[in-house]
Amino acid sequence: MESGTLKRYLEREGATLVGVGDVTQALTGEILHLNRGIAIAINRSLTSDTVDLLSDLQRLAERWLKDKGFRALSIPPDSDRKKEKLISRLYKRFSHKTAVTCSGLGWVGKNGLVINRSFGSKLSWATVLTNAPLEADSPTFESECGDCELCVRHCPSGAVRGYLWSRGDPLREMVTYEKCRSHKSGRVAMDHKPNCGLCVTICPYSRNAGREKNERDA
Ligand code: B12
Repeated sequence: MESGTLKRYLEREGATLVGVGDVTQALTGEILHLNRGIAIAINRSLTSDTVDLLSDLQRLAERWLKDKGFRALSIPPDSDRKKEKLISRLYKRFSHKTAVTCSGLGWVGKNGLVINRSFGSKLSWATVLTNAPLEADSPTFESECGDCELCVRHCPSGAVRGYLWSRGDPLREMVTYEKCRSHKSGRVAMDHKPNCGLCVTICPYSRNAGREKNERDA
């Protein structure tokens, strides 16, 4: 089943990038049948407005799929902000980073975040899992961080470990979460949440954000 129509629909509704990945290898238990992951990105930091827009896009994708008789399950963009909801527990079952690498829209960078070639780590992500047999994009197998260590050297809490990711790796803590979390909590909040984001801005791919895509579209 071709996936271009759904991608174009979500892009018209405000998504910056949409990819479809075969996520079979990353599924366990009762979600095994939902083997396509739709990775949806918007080029904004993760404020509550961004979460709302991502959630709207997920709802549109779900409706599109369900109208065609398929199942769909949205993994919330940011479980912290949806704490009180049962669905917030789902993020532990499926990482957005997995949907992104499976759909070829980026790799897991040394900064522990997804890096997209055109936007770096400046995108916020959400995933919709489905059993629709959508045509899948080619996955990303390797990191393109190379020798760059800027995020490792500049992380103010020393949390970034600097692993070079590749698809066959076991799940691992790329960033020492407690160090990152405690540093963030001492900083000025953005949108009522502790914030830092140096690992986003220092990345050379983030600094060129959008340029490659804009040049291609021109
Ligand atoms: C918990 C959490 C945190 C914690 C822990 C940090 C972390 N890196 O995960 C804290 C509070 C510290 C944090 C901080 C930040 N976070 Co945060 N966070 C999350 C959250 C809610 C869950 C992540 C998680 O624990 N996943 C479970 C673990 C096991 O998996 P994982 O590490 O995410 O990914 C692994 C798999 O994907 C696997 N993998 C990759 N490809 C494949 C393919 C296959 C086949 C398989 C089997 C596996 C596999 O490799 C990864 C590494 O092992 C996600 C939202 C989400 N639902 O994903 C946002 C998220 C990761 N955070 C995000 C952001 C923006 C931030 C901050 C920049 C916020 C800020 N301004 O300070 C910082 C950056 C810190 C950093 N460098 O990581 C964004 C990242 C966007 C991006 N471009 O990658 C996310 C995706 C939210 C979103 N909706 O966009 N965060």
